[in-house]
Amino acid sequence: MSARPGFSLDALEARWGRAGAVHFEERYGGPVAILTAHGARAVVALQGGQVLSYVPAGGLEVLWLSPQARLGTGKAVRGGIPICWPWFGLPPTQPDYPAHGLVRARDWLVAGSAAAEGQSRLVLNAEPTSADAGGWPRRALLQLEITLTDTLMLALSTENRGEEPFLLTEALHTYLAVGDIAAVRVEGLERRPFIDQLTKRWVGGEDAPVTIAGEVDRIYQETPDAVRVVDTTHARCLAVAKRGSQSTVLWNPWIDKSARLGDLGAEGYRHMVCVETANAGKDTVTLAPGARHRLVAEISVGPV
Ligand code: TA6
Repeated sequence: MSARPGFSLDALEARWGRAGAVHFEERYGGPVAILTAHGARAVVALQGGQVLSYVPAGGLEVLWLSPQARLGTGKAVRGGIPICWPWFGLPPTQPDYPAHGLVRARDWLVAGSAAAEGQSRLVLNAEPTSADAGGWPRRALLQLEITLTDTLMLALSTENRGEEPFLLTEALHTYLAVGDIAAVRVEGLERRPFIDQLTKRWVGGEDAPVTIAGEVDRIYQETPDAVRVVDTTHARCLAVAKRGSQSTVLWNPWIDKSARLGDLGAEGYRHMVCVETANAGKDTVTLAPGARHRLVAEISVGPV
């Protein structure tokens, strides 16, 4: 069985499959890994190293995914957890570079898998070469560890394999699924300064939890701690804990931007909010030759 030229599902299953924990199949037109652990399940596309789905044991879907999600189109899939690397947004000095970096639409390679009691893990590698890096003149190894237990944890490690230091911005661009955006509040960003991407202005911070009644696109700085999305409709709290991240991006496109983007579905904006574990804005990471940086997000579901 081959999911796409260059990928053989049989070969992936033989090399990396783990009974009852890690399995490979074709979904959305491309190869994906299915992780299971004590009734929880996650789906990971090899394209982009992108988690597309996370359902905790006995729970509801945690990640929002475009109804038009399709792999192998050369474009990033909207939804799940896209990997923005080695820049977030557009690099200020190279506006013609692809938005959100080099690895969202490229194929990642399986570098490891493991299964233990109540845990399954997949390790993916991406190593942009100058040929596909659109002129990005650096050498780096990017590794993503995805661990499913009663939470979902992503650890994105960057190793500078070149001779020069380089500046890194990055994000685990998590699209959380919510029952109704009108009945959501976001806690953990109170009194934190943010860049309002809609006005390009700094805002000193707000005392109250964030509620969303229009387009929101903010890069919060000085936010090393967990952020919680209270999804009242589903009587649950979606928590995004973090390590190695000083920024949190909060985004909902609302009606007009959704119409311009065209792949959120009729009322998709009502059922999603992005809480992105990042280093962006002022929070850049300078990586010396041989140095590594690790960005971790851990998603869990609890009662309100
Ligand atoms: O993370 C927020 C953001 O930068 C928004 O400005 C919006 O552009 C979003 O990312 C989606 O970007 P994409 O390139 O996936 O359409």
